[in-house]
Amino acid sequence: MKIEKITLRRMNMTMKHPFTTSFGTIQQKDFLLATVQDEQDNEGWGESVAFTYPWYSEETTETTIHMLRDFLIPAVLGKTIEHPDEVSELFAPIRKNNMAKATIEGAVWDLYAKRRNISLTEALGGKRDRIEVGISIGIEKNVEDLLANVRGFIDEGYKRIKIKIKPGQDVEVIRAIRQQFPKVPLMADANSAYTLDDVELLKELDQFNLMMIEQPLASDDIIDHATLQKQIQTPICLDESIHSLEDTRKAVELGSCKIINIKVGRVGGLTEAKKIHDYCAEKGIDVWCGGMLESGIGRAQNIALTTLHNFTLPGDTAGSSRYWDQDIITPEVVAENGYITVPHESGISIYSRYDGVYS
Ligand code: OSB
Ligand code: MG
Repeated sequence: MKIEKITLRRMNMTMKHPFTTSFGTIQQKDFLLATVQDEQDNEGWGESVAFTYPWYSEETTETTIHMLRDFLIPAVLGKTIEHPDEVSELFAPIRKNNMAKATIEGAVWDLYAKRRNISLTEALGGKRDRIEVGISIGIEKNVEDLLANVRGFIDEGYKRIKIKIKPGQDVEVIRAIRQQFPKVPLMADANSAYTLDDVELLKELDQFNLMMIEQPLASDDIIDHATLQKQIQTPICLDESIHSLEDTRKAVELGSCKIINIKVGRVGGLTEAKKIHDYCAEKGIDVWCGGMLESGIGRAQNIALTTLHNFTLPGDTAGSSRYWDQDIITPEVVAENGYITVPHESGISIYSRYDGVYS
């Protein structure tokens, strides 16, 4: 297929509720959509998961525009490729900027599947007709609000509850949840808020039978996480530290984690995500699909990825209505009783309602 035309659209969507992590609060989603067209006018869609501020990682909406316009689009425009795996090869001379890369790469995967009239799920080799989903709950001002939130999501049937923690809002918050919900599959995400000075505190979490603790230490660390994992029972899951298959291999070899959260944007696209999945399957490391508060385009991509067999734990891909009054896709993503039904129409299997143009 020949990459004839690429269009970027800059979106601005307001989330229903602010989402607070240890690094800050997000309510305004300012992000890019990319469409990639071939010589037969087929069109693939991709979404950038970079945020406005460089809190989660160094990429921002503005840096993704710069990278796409000045380097990444020129690297693929006019090229003829046989398979989306070739996109990461074309991007290989450009260092990092994985979220920017994944925006185009995801659109090319969608285009590839649409040309062949197969679903993205089938193109990736996924086999599931439905996926299990969990919910990620932000930090709340008080424990009562959080408990009410947790109860609501348990009642909706979500398969596991993830809460965000930070120093001062950790052990007691989890204790309160455990007291009310002794059996619920529960995990905590620290988004890098702790250091090895906090080992004693992190050891206290062992009593709560958490499925895992996500990214407790620095966003660029795999050494201290290995030290920590030796001292705590709770499995460590890495998020921010993992940008590639190579990072994954090093973390697994060091014993820095027992679980990996795979985010397509963070690792530079679906091809790399699949490689990480395959490597983890071989090594007996469970993986699950993380979320970046995506609109329906990114969400549809996450659903397709999650159909791969080693996505053994519920991910963060909740239904559209968790985030948006109105999502930009038709039909919206619906989570029912903790499951999302996998669509099998061609490509990401959704239609975009959005027709604004970025200039
Ligand atoms: O660490 O997984 C994270 C949201 C924004 C940035 C980082 C993270 C998150 C989430 C929410 O946990 C996942 C989602 O619901 O999309
Ligand atoms: Mg995380």
